[in-house]
Amino acid sequence: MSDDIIPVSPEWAKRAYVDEAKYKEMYEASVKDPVKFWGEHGKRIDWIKPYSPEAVRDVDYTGNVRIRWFHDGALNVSANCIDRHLAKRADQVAIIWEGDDPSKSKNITYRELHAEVSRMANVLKELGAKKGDRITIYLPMIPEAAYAMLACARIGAIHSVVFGGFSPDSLANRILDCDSEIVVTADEGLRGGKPVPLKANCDEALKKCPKVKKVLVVQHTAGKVGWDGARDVWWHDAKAKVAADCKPEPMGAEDPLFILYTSGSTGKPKGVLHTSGGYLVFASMTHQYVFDYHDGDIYWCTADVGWVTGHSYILYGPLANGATTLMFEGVPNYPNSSRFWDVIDKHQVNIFYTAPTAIRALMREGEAPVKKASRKSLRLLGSVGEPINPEAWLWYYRVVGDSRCPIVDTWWQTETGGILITPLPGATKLKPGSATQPFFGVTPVMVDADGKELEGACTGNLCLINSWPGQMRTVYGDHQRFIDTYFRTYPGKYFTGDGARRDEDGYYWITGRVDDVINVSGHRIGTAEVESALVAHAKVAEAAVVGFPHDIKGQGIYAYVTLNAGEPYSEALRKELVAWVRKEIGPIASPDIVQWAPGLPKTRSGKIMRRILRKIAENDFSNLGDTSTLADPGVVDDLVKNRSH
Ligand code: 6R9
Repeated sequence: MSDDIIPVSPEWAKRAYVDEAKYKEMYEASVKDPVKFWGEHGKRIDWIKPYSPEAVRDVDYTGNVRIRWFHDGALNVSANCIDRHLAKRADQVAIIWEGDDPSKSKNITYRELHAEVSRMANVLKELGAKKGDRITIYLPMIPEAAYAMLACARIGAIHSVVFGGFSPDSLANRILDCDSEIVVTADEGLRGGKPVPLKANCDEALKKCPKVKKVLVVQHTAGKVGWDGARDVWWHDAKAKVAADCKPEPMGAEDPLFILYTSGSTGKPKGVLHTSGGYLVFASMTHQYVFDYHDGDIYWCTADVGWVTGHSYILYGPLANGATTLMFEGVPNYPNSSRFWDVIDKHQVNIFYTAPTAIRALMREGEAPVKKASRKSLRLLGSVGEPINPEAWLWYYRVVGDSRCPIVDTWWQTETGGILITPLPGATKLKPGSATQPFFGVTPVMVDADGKELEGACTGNLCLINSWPGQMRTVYGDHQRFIDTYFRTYPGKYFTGDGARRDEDGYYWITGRVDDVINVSGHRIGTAEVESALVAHAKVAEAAVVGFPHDIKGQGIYAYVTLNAGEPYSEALRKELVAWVRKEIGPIASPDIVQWAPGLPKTRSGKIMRRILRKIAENDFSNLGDTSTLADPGVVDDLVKNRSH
């Protein structure tokens, strides 16, 4: 923990939308009368049909769980992100695209964005897409990813973006789960100078997805690809044949906008469903206030559109606000570790939003690569994805921000749609490592293991009581799973899955997941997913996976593997299993450590005692706790003796 407190500078208190007094006033209003508060702020976007005061909020966290916001209103999300800006800012840059190759970049104005999105929408319609259809997007970080998402929103189709780093199998499962008949992909992606074979992965995935009728393919690297003439369509051919204008479809506020798959503690990834009106109100409002976005600012979020951060804070929030948003295809250390700072100088970025894992990796390279760039344009820094340790926070603050840029450490989740706990730069004193205070309308509560609400300074599990407009509405196709996952543990409350500490000033310090989810470089991976990939290997009898502290990634993946009887343990097999998981799920899920486990610690009822496995993975053998309930306490000694390093 760090004792530093960084006060709000007088310039910030003056320039920001909200200072400390205003935060208090707005926060109190938002909690006292949420219907009034959101009824007013809902007007920040354009409605085709305005919502009535009675329809602002309709929420019940008990029973079948119902969450609706602005439900009798109608709007179109893409019109809010594009068309409504045309009168004032048609020639303003909407998207700055910076390629993996530093010599490649491109500016797209709002006028051009309108034409490209309209063309993509018309092409999707020609391919048979209709309102309510699910369309899977498997693209690299190129402008066409934004066009495809906005085109879906324009015609009322529901997009499901699958991160380009996922394997053919993971892609296939996500296509099947939501029944997509159209996939949008590219020939190849590029990361750190290396091609990523997206079309080939897609071809492989589609062997398992017979219902996919059309694949729209963006030519990006011009690499060689396989081709199915009946199914595959080049975007550059198709776009030449359609109009650059497409009328936005009026959508109900509660019509789905997108599905995004995320890992949970059990089973296969869940399709988190977000709807149109509330999501856009919340994404745009948080983007404006948290980043204190003003007209003319250049804003850069380094996430990938395959994650929720890319959805809300590269695309929807910024574009709804008429911002200039930078989209980066590359990685922080290519061609060298000055890349982020060079891009900041090149495009005169004012607001920079990245993840702790990137900060820690760059911190290892020392200050020189940072100091080579001027970074004078920077005004505000942001962090998201996992807890940021005070050491990394202070390095980010002092070295990257030259001690003049506030850091907003923003806590939120795929499920929450937008930022929930965060400083506001003109209002909140900063404590390195703390996500600080709730955003408007957000009421965190801390509970103990029995669900008892805790008062004042405490440590416990983080829950939320009042709904906010950006909250997920259901798990796609499985509402019961939505109820069971989020509203069962602590009835009447939304359980985040995170542990936290609240200090004497009411500041929140998120300590990480308390469930079986591992956060690797800010990416959520369910231990169950990795385990089921491992046991799918012919030689594996059983596997147990836990997280362990990792200097750069935050958490690493530690797998205990039991082989089939008689199967010899070998270094070659260990490597094969790592490659196997990589292939089954994707590179982000590769185990860092595989330990052979002739036996796993189990209770007599057969439950694997992960608590013990976590301790061993952490090299903490002093406190293994009560092992008396184990069926065979001897296995623990074996595991400790053979702990891999
Ligand atoms: C936006 C996003 C959500 C989980 C969340 C928590 C962790 C995210 C954090 C943070 C501490 C922060 N997390 N931001 N922990 N401080 N500022 O990352 O969504 O991929 O769904 O992950 O990430 O554990 O529960 P998602």
